[in-house]
Amino acid sequence: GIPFNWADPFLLSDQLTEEERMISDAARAFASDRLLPRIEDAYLDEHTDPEIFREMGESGLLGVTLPEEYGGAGASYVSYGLVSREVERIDSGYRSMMSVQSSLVMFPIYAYGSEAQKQKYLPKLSSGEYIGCFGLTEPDAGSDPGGMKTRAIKTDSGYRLVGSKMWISNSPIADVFVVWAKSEVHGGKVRGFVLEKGMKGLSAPKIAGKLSLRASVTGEIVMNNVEVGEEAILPNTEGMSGPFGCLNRARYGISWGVMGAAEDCFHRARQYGLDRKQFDRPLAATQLYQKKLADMETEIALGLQAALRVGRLFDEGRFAPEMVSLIKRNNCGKALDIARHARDMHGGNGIQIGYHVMRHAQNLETVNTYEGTHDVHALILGRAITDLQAFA
Ligand code: TGC
Ligand code: FAD
Repeated sequence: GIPFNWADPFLLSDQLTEEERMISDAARAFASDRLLPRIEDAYLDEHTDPEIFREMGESGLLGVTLPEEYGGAGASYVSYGLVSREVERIDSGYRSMMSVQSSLVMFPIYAYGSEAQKQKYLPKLSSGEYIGCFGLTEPDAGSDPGGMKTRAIKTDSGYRLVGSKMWISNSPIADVFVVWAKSEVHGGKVRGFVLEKGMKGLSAPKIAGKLSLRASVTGEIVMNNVEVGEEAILPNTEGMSGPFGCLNRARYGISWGVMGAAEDCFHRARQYGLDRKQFDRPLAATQLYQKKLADMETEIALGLQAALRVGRLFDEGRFAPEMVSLIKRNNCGKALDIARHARDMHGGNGIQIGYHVMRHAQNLETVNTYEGTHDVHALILGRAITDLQAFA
């Protein structure tokens, strides 16, 4: 046998390529040098620093799976997952900023856009000069985005967009808006449009007062007769498979990301238990404390291994969306549970910003809800298992 490494129980790092290890190390260094020093104030002040996009861009963390000609790194989906894990080790909000930009804005422009759209937007999104957002959810269409009301009405020179989107990450600071609307001339099917800040009739008010994901700004997108030309429509997608194609990638990244947040909670709870004494011995010398640490380590090891497996299948072009539902649902639920336990294991200190665990727990409430709630992913799996859909 070999000595057991509690911090990497299944030797995950052995299963990565040299390039993947380098990308992961670079992301970890970036996260601890640039993100960790900012997070406490950002969270308390509910402040999102747009400069973070530029810094992520400089460090090559935006759109890593895209080809180099468009500013990507031509890297694997496993690499993208590793970046998510490292960024979310600091904060789920920072990972949100990165994953919306990469999977929900750059990916659809790359996969469904015209050559002109790719040239115009991708290099600047990859450098972080442009900030992007993705508008699918509406006030009355969350888990059921197919029920959206936003409309694209044909005009002589293009389209007129009418409607509003709700809970949109990055929207108040965005330059580029990928929005989804039902288009009457396309039989009412959903089409994607790329809008730009400053267009007449377009606004993106901030949603204030969030108790979760406070370092990542969230807003509405209000489209009050926004007129766009033909060049704004994404030509190569029609129907809900367009937005879902983006969600598959973002959800996959989240399944790695939340394990990063869970690892941070696990490591902090372990250290706290070793340092803190009650009843004349370290908390970590009690059976209950050790059982909690063992449960955390187990779920993290299994969750990371599952995310790695799905990442490899992604890279081989052999993934099914249900695989992503399985790991998004399980890893988010497990990470939330781990963060709540870590909060408890820190006692009173656990509610303090400086101990980090309650911030993770609060963030993971959102992550368990967005990109398909825990229960919606159960229903996606239930449908695949039984061939009976139970949504409606
Ligand atoms: P359904 O009848 O199942 O499918 C309609 C069409 O879509 C296709 N499709 C998919 N294609 C690719 N990948 C997938 N995962 C797909 N799922 C469905 C399907 O083949 C069909 O295509 P076609 O051509 O035959 O029309 O659709 P439904 O309306 O019954 O869907 C039900 C359900 C629950 C699965 C779906 O609506 C759902 O996933 N709801 C959850 C909504 C959600 O995830 N919203 C996320 C908003 S974005 C966000 O939260 C960003 S947070 C970002 C951050 O900060 O990190
Ligand atoms: P609802 O759909 O109203 O769900 C409420 C509850 O009902 C949940 O528990 C759900 O599981 C349950 N439920 C719903 N349907 C069923 C059913 N058929 N059977 C059983 N239970 C059901 N969206 C974007 O488009 N872009 C973004 O960038 C984005 N960023 C976000 C950032 C934040 C901070 C948050 C909070 C959300 C964000 N979202 C974004 C929206 C997110 O995707 C939705 O909140 C999510 O899909 C759930 O929709 P809802 O909030 O309308 O909840």
